[in-house]
Amino acid sequence: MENKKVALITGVTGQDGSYLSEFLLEKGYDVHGIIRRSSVDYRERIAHLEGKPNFHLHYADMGDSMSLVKLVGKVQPTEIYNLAAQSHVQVSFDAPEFTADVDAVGVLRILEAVRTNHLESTCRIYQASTSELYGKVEEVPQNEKTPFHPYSPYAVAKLYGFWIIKEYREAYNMFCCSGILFNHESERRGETFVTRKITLAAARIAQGKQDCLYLGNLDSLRDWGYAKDYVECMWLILQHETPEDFVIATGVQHTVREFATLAFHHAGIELRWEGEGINEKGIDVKTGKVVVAVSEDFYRPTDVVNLWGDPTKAKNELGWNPQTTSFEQLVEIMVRNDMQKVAAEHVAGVMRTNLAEYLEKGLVK
Ligand code: NAP
Ligand code: F7E
Repeated sequence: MENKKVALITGVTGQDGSYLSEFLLEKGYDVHGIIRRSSVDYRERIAHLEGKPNFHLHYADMGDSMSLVKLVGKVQPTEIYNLAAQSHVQVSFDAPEFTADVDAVGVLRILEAVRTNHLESTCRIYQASTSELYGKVEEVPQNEKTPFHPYSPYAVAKLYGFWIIKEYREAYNMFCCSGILFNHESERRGETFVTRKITLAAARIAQGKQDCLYLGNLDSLRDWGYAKDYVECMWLILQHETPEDFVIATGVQHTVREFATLAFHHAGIELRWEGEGINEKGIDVKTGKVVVAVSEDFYRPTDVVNLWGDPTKAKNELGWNPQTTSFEQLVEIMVRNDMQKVAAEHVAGVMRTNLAEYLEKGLVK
């Protein structure tokens, strides 16, 4: 009989961690997740999984080597998915040292925890790498051979993670790989990433609960996929015969402006764009009101503006389909979810007025 597969997920409470947990539980894995102490105990994205017999949560922290060494020894994972990170690029300019500790040295701590417990030959490791490594891009579209040019403290930290994974693969013959994932979104996406910020604001504006959405660079180009489709790839990478790195993307690119136009359309508002740069406005065609404006608060000291992934290797070698969910379907899924969420907040009388107001005034990035 095949041995039981045991997965340890860091970042289990995040967008990807929650979808990956569902995916692995469905496959019959024992799933262990790392949580960190928080003053609020409710873990929204995984609340529906808590209490399931094969789903286990443990306190640890990516900044605390001993907690990771002890936990890896206790759980004896056959696969580790290292998803934990300070994952917001703009925040990495405000908290660069913390970002480096978690996103760079944290990867090393995981690798050393595996070695300390002598699991090098039995435990495979997936590292959540990122298209941000291409940064100030040297080639369009980007593939596994495109040179890296990180362009934020977040990307520089993730670059260390990428190289230390490669180093341990070569030095210690460990099965450790990076998935170079392009942006992937969902109805569980954090509320200050641009897509979710837009879909929530479109829903609030359509329901008369917000007047205007403030954004930064509307020309920025991204290759946006659906997170639910991408977690399958993380698993496929670890089931591959040999440890290799893969680009995961849809192969389709859109601007922030295009995302906003489509999101507002699904919320029942047609937008007309006027002006340029900081003066550009998105106007509700029906009412003539300005519903989208640009604020310098959301410009970054250095911004990555042209990400477009080439998923050919993942398609050919992993048999993964990059077009399972289209850009149009993704936007529709997110807006439909947020229209319901905003309506329900009203019914339950628990609308998060503070966050809405902060977003509107551009105080939360
Ligand atoms: P996310 O929603 O921001 O989740 C990040 C997770 O990391 C959360 O569970 C968070 O815990 C945890 N975490 C942060 N600091 C920690 C620490 N010190 N100790 C333990 N856990 C910690 O991110 P995501 O979108 O799911 O992304 C997952 C991974 O993929 C990240 O590494 C991200 O950098 C990378 N990535 C994401 C994308 C994308 O488009 N989503 C693309 C490429 C790469 P709390 O809930 O307690 O904060
Ligand atoms: O920005 C522009 C912004 O914050 C996308 C993380 O998951 O994906 C994510 O990082 C673009 C940027 O994602 C606003 O300047 C305009 O050019 O949604 P984002 P990101 O920075 O691409 C990568 C792959 C990761 O690895 C990260 O972990 O949109 N933009 N206006 C804005 N961005 C935000 N957040 N807010 C705005 O108002």
